[in-house]
Amino acid sequence: MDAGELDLLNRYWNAANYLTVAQIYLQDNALLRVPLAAGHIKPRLLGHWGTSPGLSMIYVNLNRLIRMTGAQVLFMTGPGHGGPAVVANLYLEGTYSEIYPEVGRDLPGLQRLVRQFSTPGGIPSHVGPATPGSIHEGGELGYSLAHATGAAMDNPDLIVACVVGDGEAETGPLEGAWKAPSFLNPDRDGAVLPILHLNGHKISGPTILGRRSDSQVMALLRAHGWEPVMVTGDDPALVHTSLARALADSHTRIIQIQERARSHGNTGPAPWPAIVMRTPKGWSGPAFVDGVPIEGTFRAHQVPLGSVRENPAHLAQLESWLRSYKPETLFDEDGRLVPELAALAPPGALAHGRQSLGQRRFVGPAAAAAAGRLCPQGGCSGFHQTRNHQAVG
Ligand SMILES: Cc1ncc(C[n+]2csc(CCOP(=O)(O)OP(=O)(O)O)c2C)c(N)n1
Ligand SMILES: [Mg+2]
Repeated sequence: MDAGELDLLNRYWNAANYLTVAQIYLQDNALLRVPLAAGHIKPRLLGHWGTSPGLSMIYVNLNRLIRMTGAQVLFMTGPGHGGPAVVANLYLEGTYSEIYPEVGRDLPGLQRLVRQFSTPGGIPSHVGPATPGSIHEGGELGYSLAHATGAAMDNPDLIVACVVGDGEAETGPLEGAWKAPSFLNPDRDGAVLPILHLNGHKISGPTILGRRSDSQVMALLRAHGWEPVMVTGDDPALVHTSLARALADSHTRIIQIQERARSHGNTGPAPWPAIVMRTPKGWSGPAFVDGVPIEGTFRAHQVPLGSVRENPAHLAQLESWLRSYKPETLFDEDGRLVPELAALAPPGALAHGRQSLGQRRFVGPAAAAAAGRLCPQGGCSGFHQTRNHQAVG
């Protein structure tokens, strides 16, 4: 990635972060066209900042992978409480406005986008059924990797990029779902690319994997059949660069595994790539509030500045936080994302918000028979049995 592309990618990330913070806090003055005042702040603040910058870092780099390779990628968000980040990215890529035309790509639309979030009559704070491209409810942690695996089965061209929170990784269902490589058949299933997000914290304390060394975390994943790479840092430029490389390498590896299995038959569970991303919770947000550390701690989890309406110092801190993303360089006079950033969204049907299972090609028994992939064992005519025999038996 050259310096120019890196700068664009980082500005796009800034736009996603800006819209995330704006959704959590603002009911008016969405692009800070006038100085921020208490009346612009929502009366009740509810949303999750901490996970959001990491989700957006992954999202924008997946956009790049999709643009470069034409890969079909479904984005699965384990930390679905990061709803404002996912909605921000859907809005930036244009798919949100296609599905919700009243939230248009202009100043009134952007104003509505921020106002509706976590507001009565608006949208929930978590990823849910109404979130374009999402097939995974964000309320109960633990099921993302199992859902990602299910989504990949019988979808040979699909890559499900699944962000797993390090707190989520402490749940029983997620702990079990690491066994997915034993069940994914590279011949006929798509791929799951787990991205374990070690931001070090859950709601109110540190996480177990966040306190483990890189080699311990990698050993855990390797034992389950993944081949992980680490992406670590708090310098956005360095993380963009190493995440982009990790995603490109993972994609190459997935294609290699699939091509080998599809030309030579299934040779057993493959060491699928996985990414472990160690970045700060609440990255790019306030480092301290009232002298207390926020960025990189569990205190960044939800709303880092809690009394903005009542406390002028918090209001000023929120304004400088929002302005740190330089919204005037990201959106034009009419409130539209500037063209050089809009060009970074994946084209056509490949954008995340247009991915849904309804568009997928399922391989049912008829298609499997036509492709010569029916189970060689007697008495087995369905594709579920076929997979069981191939992958497990
Ligand atoms: C099964 C379950 N238990 C508890 C919660 C409450 N909860 C919401 S967010 C969160 C912390 C999640 O931490 P992590 O997975 O590390 O995500 P992060 O916000 O750090 O990215 C918890 C415990 C939940 N949503 N689901
Ligand atoms: Mg965490």
